[in-house]
Amino acid sequence: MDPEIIEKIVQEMAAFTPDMGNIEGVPMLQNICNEWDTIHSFQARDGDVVVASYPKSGTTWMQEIMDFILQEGDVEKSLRAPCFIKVPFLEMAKTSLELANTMPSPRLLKIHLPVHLVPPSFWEKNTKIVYVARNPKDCMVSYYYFQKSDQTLPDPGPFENYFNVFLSGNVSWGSWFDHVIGWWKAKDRHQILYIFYEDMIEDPQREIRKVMTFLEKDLSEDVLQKILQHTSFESMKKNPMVNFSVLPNSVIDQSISPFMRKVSWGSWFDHVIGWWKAKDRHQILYIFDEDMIEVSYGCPNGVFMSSVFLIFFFKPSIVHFGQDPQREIQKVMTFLEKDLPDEVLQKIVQHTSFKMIKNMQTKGSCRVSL
Ligand code: PPS
Repeated sequence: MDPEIIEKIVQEMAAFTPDMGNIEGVPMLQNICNEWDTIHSFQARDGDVVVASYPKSGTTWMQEIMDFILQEGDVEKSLRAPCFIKVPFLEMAKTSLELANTMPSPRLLKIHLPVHLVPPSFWEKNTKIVYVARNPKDCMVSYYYFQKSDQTLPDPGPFENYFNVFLSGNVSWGSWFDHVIGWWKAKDRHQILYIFYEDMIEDPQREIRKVMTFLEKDLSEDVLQKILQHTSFESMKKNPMVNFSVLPNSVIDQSISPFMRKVSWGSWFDHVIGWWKAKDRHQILYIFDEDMIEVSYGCPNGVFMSSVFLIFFFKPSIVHFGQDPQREIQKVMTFLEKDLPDEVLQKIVQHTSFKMIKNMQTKGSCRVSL
């Protein structure tokens, strides 16, 4: 692989600023917005294959699996270039687009775009797309650490704020909820294989077989075993072609957080527990956000629903069960040493109800006077 191309991509990414813009209301890095017309008019070709996902959902894992399948398990070929060169990330950099345009077919391409922003030529060519979805809590924690280490993304700030930023969808590529549901609905109209990260952890062999069938590749059991071995967390973490260690600290500073942190689903739980333990040593008031349950409700798969049930499961053992905003607001008032009259408390309850805030957002106003 031409080292000049790597250098060109690195330089382009290092020049990214964390400024945000939006595309049709979806928050997006300003550098992506600047190139949007070119990205959106990208010309798909017959035989293209795409991996699509919300950020931090196991995209790199899936793209390695797909590349291995397309290379029929040839390890040497799979090591031909860093993953962002052999699988151009279409919306990320001008050089990626150029690379994709000059690559021989069949091409494997990566996007993080919500389904309604996909370049139309992919639908015209009936391109095969593998979409990977990961449960929102692990996605959020992974995204948080990535935003800390990826110098092209905005600084995520403290986690307790990031939680709400993520839930409101005010991160690059927008709302996790809109993303996974948008693609879920689209899968019945297009050639989309919808895969869950958690299923890949549970039984990678089964999920790789699904991808093989979708790509119409009938590979031997030996090849399947090779793919399994080379795309395991341990192998990929050590592989400089996929662990992003070829990128300098000015792009991804892995001393802050490694690209591949740990293999798990449910690592959000460690995070939550960490704060739970710290609360007795510091001035931390630990409150549970019920809104997450409301917005998660109705998600397409048991995996997402089970993450909701986990909250229920986790919650009753440590706090009183049952939604009681008044009680929680009172806790916050005591914590902040504010002894406000009942009338004010009622006003706060009323003006911070889900219904009220949702109405205010719809009307474009968020002002509450007490
Ligand atoms: S990106 O930057 O949006 O493209 O990131 P993405 O590749 O989608 O997601 C990164 C997370 O995927 C995990 N990952 C894996 N998990 C299990 N097995 C394998 N082989 C594997 N490869 C990557 C990676 O560790 C990131 O998750 P976290 O939770 O941050 O560790």
